[in-house]
Amino acid sequence: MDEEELAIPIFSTLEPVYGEGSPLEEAQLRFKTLKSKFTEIFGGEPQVYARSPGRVNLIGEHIDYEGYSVLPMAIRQDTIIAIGRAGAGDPKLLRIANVNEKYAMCTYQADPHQEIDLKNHKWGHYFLCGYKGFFEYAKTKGVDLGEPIGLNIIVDGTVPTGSGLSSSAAFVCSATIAIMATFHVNLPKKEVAQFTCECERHIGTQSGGMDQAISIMAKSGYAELIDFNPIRASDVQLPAGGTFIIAHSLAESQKAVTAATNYNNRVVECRLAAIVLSVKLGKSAKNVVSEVKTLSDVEGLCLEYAEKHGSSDPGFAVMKLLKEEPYTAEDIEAIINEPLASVFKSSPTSLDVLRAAKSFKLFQRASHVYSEAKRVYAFRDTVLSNLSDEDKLQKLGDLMNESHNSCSVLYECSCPELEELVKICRDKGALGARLTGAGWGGCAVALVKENIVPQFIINLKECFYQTRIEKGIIGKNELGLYVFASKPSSGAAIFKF
Ligand code: NG1
Repeated sequence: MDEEELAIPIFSTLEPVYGEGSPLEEAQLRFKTLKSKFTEIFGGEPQVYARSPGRVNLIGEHIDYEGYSVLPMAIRQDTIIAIGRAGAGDPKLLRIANVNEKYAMCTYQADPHQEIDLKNHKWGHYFLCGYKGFFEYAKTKGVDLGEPIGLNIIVDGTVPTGSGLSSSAAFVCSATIAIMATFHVNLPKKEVAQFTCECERHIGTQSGGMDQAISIMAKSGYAELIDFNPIRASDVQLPAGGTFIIAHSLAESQKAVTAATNYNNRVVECRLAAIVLSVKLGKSAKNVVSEVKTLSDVEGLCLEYAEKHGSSDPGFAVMKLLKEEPYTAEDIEAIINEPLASVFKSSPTSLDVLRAAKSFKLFQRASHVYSEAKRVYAFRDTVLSNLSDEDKLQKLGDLMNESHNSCSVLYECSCPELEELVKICRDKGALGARLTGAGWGGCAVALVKENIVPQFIINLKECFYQTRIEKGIIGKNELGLYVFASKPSSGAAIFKF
């Protein structure tokens, strides 16, 4: 049976996930604290525990929501959750506490149909995403979960927030599987990967499915090539001799809060690029609006056009048919014969984008997406090639550099702090370095030869972090939280002790 057909694993000890030695000891301590805090706050013991990891995306940025494959790996940092049903006589509430006192307890009604108050962002909303999404999914499967019940929950997360390492997906996925386990439901990983993506959209971002897919389906020791429609994960064994270093730019990327101008804006721009390309390639404007959702939907037409002109690159059609200057809403409306507000009428978060945007860079965004999609396969093919490990690492580094430049110049999802950090990584010997995740802050990932890792981290400290330590942005003993080497870790799990 394929791995993704298997249900979420249920363990009775921590070893299968955390291994041995200091990672295990650290996990034992975290789970012990989780349990004792749960008892202190709610009385009684948790029924079940769940964990789901963060991830670092090695290549394939901002293309998952366009239907293209991406290549992330899970990291050791994760979100763990303890959960228990409230007593029969207790009010029907979801009470969500956090081990970190920075996050005050969030309380919601147990009604799974409640709206999430997006204008008033709270950390507990991510739990509610999992809760609503699970009830919706159960309904589509005809599973009767009975009357809503009160739940007590405590959370402990080690994925740095706003860092591009998917703390949000780690939280949504662990919340969802904790809730599933409380209702004695388990499902194949690929189904959970699919519907947790829909769960997270309740927070107002038009997410692709990369983060949830890797958090649910990761395997220790492997990066994964994730395909969509249908979701599938294929193991990618990275070449020996290289290490991925994750380094935080210390600029926080608040994806949910900035969605209208950043993340969702790019999703809308890609949709518009796909629609305009389709019309330019001869499709009737009337049909494209309902039929064309993503740039992958129009890739076939672009390729046909490219082939007629002696090219095999869908980007050729972008180059020839879209103009480099930004399009105004009026420009696009004249091409498609329809007001943009009507194209996006069923998506309130897209309408927010239209209200905030002055113009749309269709040429740049489409050029990024088609070229980045190719780089993902070039990365995978390099790993599978007969090159020496040394040559493979060099080539993977080059692809990472190209990816960053495309994100920075064409997709404009970098920021000054990330630019500075990526440059320092390259200057100090990285084979390649790039922003990872949505960008606009968060982390960079650098591919570094194993034998220079300690010196590389010292150099980053001196050249990037020292002045920030002096300014008090981070404490001098906190560096390990912001720069670390990462090996591919395992995916989501349920624990019943
Ligand atoms: P981050 O911001 O790293 O969690 C986001 C999206 C991904 C993907 C990347 C860009 C969510 C939950 N995640 O990742 O699906 O589109 O940006 O490649 O929205």
